[in-house]
Amino acid sequence: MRTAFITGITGQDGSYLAEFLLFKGYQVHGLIRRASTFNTRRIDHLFQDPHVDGKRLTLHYGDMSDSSRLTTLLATIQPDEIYHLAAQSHVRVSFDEPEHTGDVTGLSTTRILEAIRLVSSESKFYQASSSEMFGASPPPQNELTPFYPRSPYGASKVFSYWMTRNYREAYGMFATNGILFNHESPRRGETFVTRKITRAAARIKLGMQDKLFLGNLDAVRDWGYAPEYVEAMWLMLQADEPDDFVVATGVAATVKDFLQASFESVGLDYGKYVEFDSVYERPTEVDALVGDPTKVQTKTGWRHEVTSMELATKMTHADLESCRNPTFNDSHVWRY
Ligand code: NAP
Ligand code: F7E
Repeated sequence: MRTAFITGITGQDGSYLAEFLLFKGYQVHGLIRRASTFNTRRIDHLFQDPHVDGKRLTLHYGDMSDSSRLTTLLATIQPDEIYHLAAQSHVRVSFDEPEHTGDVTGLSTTRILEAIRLVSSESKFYQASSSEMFGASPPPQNELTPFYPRSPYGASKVFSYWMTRNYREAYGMFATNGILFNHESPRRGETFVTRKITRAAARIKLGMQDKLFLGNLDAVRDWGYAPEYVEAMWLMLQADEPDDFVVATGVAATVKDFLQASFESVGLDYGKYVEFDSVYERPTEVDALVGDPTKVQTKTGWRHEVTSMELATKMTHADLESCRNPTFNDSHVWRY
């Protein structure tokens, strides 16, 4: 039985990846932060009582700021595969907390790479790199496009990208960068633009909210479906060699396109409800990110299925369900 270790298991991607790897028969270990309230909502449906025989999901308290904890955990678990997803992942917030973002999204990658080198050097390593690294470089972006990050988040991810390549080249580690473009789902954090929109559309439809305040509606993004993107993460670690891969749909849409599709899917005209608030603008915006996934398609066979407009409908309808039934979980509506 293969063993995986996931940092960021309580996040959007971590929860889908845990589901996917359990489905594949893995023993899954996840790092969770100790908090004064429960923060495991996205993985509660996967939780197994520690006293049950044959349990395949184990959660460990820890924080990416704590190198010694990472080292002792890896020394004990000796995972075949490590998926490093933990990060301060919000671009707008990274302007308010640049130092913290540099620590968690940047330096923590060095901490885990160093722990692997010292105590678990046979583990394959996946780094959650981001299209935000391309920033101001015009689309379509591929593995050869120069990085031009436009936020502390983007700059921290560039640091992590190069540390991953350096450990690959310096120590021969199986260390791969997945450069993922935006991917969304009903489990997306509520302050990212897609989820903010779909949640508002559902709440307005049900009379629970009157207005939606947004920033720049002209930004162009390449939105895919998160469950498909975690499968790409796994495929990248099954390749013969470690490498760097762009994962994207290759299809462009504006925030306004997504807004329109979401509101129309519940019979609403967004123009009646949406207002501008400059607080949601960034000091430096990334105008357009559209990826070229040719390499990952050729080398791993990965393909996307769900389009950004289908995603807008899917997420809005899931938000309608969860407004009506707060215990709603989307794990039954997709394919693993
Ligand atoms: P997310 O929902 O924001 O999840 C982030 C995870 O990191 C959460 O589990 C969070 O734990 C954990 N975390 C944050 N700080 C930590 C710390 N100091 N110690 C330990 N854990 C910590 O992000 P996501 O959308 O799933 O994205 C996963 C990864 O892919 C991130 O690295 C993100 O930057 C990257 N990425 C995402 C996208 C995208 O479109 N989603 C695209 C490209 C790259 P809590 O639950 O306790 O907060
Ligand atoms: O913004 C605009 C905003 O915060 C998308 C992260 O997962 O993907 C994500 O980063 C666009 C931007 O995602 C609001 O200005 C308008 O142009 O949903 P977002 P992001 O910044 O693209 C990358 C690939 C990652 O790696 C990140 O971790 O939407 N926008 N009005 C708004 N954005 C937000 N959040 N809120 C608004 O009200």
